[in-house]
Amino acid sequence: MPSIDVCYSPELLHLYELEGKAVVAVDVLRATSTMVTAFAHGATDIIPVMQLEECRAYAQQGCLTAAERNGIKAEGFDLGNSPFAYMHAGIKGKTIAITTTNGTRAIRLSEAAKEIVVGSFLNLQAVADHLEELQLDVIVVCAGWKGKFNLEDTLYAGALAERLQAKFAFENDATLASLYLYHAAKEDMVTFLRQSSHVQRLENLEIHKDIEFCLQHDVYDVLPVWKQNRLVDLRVEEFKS
Ligand code: 3SL
Repeated sequence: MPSIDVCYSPELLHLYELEGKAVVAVDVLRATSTMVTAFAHGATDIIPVMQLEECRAYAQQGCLTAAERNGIKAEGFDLGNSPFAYMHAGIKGKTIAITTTNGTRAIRLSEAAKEIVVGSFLNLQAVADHLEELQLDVIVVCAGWKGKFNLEDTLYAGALAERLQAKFAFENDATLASLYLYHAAKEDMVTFLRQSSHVQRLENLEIHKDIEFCLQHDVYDVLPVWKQNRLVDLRVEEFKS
């Protein structure tokens, strides 16, 4: 039976062996939820990068560019990090280069894995089904905030563990703790997360509706996976072939 483990921060990745495993990279608020939404609205691929300048340079290749730092859209880019900014026809058929404070970093630091899947509550079941098919050991890499633990990505890890618990072994207490927290939170995650640091940060920026949107489960059947230095929606790729 394959296993599922949880890494609470990209800064802890040195403790984990990624080779031969599947990573689920998650930044529920908001980077990975936004990427899933972009694919659901027809983006063809997404290039997550770590640095603002690197991201800006992709404009010359005809890409849309997206950047967020500290919750705010960075100046001079086409898009920020709100999923609502990606819900329009102009996204269809586009390549989007994106850099965010934590989410894109979690993806890029997971490159040693055999497979990287982008997870969010919005595509929870699509990811769970894919992992069941893959039959690889799984590590959920929580983006956290600037290297520190956060509650919302941990709740996602718990939700995924709940969906997989009959078919995956729990490797350590991080998975169990995530599951217990999710059980405590799942009836009303908006209220559960109200005191959490990133929800407070977003509330201070008056970004209320993104929080509620990103906490919805199973809205999109979208499966972003890392292929040749970019993310593509595997559901669309499978349909093409
Ligand atoms: O840190 C990140 O990658 C972002 O998702 C943070 S924010 O939600 O845009 O503030």
